[in-house]
Amino acid sequence: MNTHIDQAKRILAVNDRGGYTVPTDRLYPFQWNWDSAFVAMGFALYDTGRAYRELERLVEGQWADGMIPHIVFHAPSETYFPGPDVWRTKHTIPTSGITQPPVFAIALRKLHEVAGKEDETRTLPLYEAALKWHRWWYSARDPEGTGLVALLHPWESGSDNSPAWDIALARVPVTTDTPVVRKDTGHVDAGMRPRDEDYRRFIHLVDTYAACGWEPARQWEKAPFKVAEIQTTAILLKAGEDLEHLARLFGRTEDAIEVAAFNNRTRKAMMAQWRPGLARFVSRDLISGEDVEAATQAGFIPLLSLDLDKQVADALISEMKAWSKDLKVAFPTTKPGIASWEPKRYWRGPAWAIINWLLIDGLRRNGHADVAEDLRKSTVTAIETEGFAEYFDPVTGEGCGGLGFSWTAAAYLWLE
Ligand code: 9WN
Repeated sequence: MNTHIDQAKRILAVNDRGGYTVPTDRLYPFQWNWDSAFVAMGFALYDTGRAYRELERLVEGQWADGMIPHIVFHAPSETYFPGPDVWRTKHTIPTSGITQPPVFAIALRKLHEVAGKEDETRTLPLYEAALKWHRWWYSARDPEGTGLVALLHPWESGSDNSPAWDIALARVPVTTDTPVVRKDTGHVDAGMRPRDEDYRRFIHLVDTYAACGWEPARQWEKAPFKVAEIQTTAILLKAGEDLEHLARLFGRTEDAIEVAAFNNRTRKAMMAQWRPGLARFVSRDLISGEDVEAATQAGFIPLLSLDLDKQVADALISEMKAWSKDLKVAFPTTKPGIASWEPKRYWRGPAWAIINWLLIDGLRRNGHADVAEDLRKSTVTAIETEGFAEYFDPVTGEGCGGLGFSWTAAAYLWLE
């Protein structure tokens, strides 16, 4: 018996708050969107009923326009900032006003495939929710029909303080109407977290969108931060493939045609973001019109949803190998050694089990099972050595951030 498997399951049980799982106690005391999708895939391996419950509880936060918010505040807590009073949204169960990467439909398809007959009826309402959210992404975040979806807040990427935002975020004022009262640095070392200046800009954006009444068209017009983002778009395309699959399974032909059209448009648009000189895909800053050239993990995530030509895949993978060389734990979220690289500071260098999970799936899809296997082993070893930390310092291997972390536990169950 692998005791790490027991530990992973215990973490998911301890972080259960009644059908939904908090990412970790105190630091993140609510339900987070993409965390829950990863967690549902973990549960799917041994308790499909609980996995469905996780997704059902997330959907309780879905807005009438289709958005599934990045946080659902099911129960009050004083240990996190910003809480519902800062977001000022109007949903009955309090939620944040922004979203997060749409891993949901990817989880739903996996869950449906393992659930067996007795649970199958639970897939359909969740499929409807996923489809509504998918439509929201294309109408609210790609109103011009480019095929790439835009983020209006770094928190929407799930990679909050990534160097990818340095140029775009620098344009956002540091002034806020809401006082910034950070709680995160009371739970973990400030050197592992975003800087105060980042937080002031994060909250400036929240104030700006709250003043727009959280109305997508007004936000689009007023947004001082607008990035057509490659990692989120790659995840959306994989989710779109899985939705199309479920639509066909349920005989929803019109839905399948609609989603296939989204997918085709996005596939073409993503290919146009390949930069041979960088050996990576890039996001586009919609305010300056320029490529986001910062060297981060996002540029490799298209492996997940594109079937790349051999030449492109080979170039991408040799770049990935160059980044991982000499590291104790792959895969770094920023290219080692460049000026913005900080191996302990959150999304500016550390390795994250859930990012590795996406990359591993993408490497396998593109016929590089050997590279996927190295990354899988690196991830599993890091967790077995250091525990279920939020993320890992890729140089020393040290577990960092919050401990007893739900998505690290789910990733372990999936990857071990
Ligand atoms: C803001 C919960 C979330 C993850 C994100 C991660 C971090 C929140 C924060 O924690 O973000 O959403 O307050 O730092 O960056 O990816 O979903 O684990």
